[in-house]
Amino acid sequence: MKKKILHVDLDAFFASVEQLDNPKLKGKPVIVGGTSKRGVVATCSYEARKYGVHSAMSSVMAHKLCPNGIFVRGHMERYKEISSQVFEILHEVTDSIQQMSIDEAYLDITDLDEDPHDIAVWIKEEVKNRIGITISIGISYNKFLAKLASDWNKPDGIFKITEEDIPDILIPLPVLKVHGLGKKTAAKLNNIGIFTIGDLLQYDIKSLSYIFGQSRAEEIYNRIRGIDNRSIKVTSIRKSYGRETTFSEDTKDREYIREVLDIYLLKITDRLKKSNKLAKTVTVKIKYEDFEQITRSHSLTSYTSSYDLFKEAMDLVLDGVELKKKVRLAGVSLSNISDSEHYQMSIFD
Ligand code: TTP
Ligand code: MG
Repeated sequence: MKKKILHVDLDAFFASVEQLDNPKLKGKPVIVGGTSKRGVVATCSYEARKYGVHSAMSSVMAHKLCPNGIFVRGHMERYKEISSQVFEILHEVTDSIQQMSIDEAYLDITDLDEDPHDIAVWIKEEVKNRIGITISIGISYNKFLAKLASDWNKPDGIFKITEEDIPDILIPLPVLKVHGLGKKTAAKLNNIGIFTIGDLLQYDIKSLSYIFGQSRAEEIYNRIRGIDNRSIKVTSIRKSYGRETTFSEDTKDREYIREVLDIYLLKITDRLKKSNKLAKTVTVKIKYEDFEQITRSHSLTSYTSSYDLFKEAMDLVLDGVELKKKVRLAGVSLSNISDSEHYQMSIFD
């Protein structure tokens, strides 16, 4: 069966966070890094990219190309914080996540029933609404094509590559787009008149092995035909299972909030069971209309994945939440996670 893979990548990540934290920078050519004369650009906003500025460019060059660019120093701790918020959202979709960098990951959603496009739209909306930045998502049946797709409509893009799109979509692409081919190799290929994947497709594995060496030739031969069998190696471990939502209208209606959280609890206990995990603590998160945020937790005496037990605990927690102000966001999460098998073993111990 064909896999369903998403590749997600935040747009102009460091620059977007700077614009989020300082609204005066919105819509402006923001250049992160390169604040000293000998510095290098970490990234820049899409407004600055119009001038030709890009990552790893010297700040002198960036200043020449974009004299009205606003240079800002980076805030690594803040980027890490936002990154982990994004990964929390991704974990609401699946635990099959391979994190590739601070702002990029593959998700294997083969086992999910929902349509991949709907899942991608959901992720984009949640990242936008909860955090306030944009993410681009590629949908396909392997890693190479999903990554290609996420780059297709950047920023704020969504693009799907299906089997029928191959080879038409690949033929005109420059060789640099082949995952695994670096700039040096691309330049070498250009020197011998190979510019596009279409040009490369003319060669058999033997000829490719003269160019790339035997070990890589087969991989590249397959990849330019849209074949890539690399699986997702799970790297991102989740510490909690949760779900939250911003209501379309702020509300004080406790029973309405309870109903929404009830549906979420059912979903997350279901996910807990499917991943063979148990949890101990249930937490309700409430954000009021004035953005004040509270969390209230209750821990059970033992690990479980039982919806009924958590429902009882969640109802108690929710009863204790004050509703003097309207609520704009509510969420529920389960934490203190343990592997079922591990827990069974320790009981027998
Ligand atoms: P990228 O995802 O490569 O770039 P980006 O998110 O800024 O832009 P895009 O919309 O094209 O995805 O890298 C993520 C972050 O990593 C980026 O915001 C800054 C940092 N970074 C560097 O510090 N130096 C670099 O050379 C690159 C490529 C990235
Ligand atoms: Mg990015």
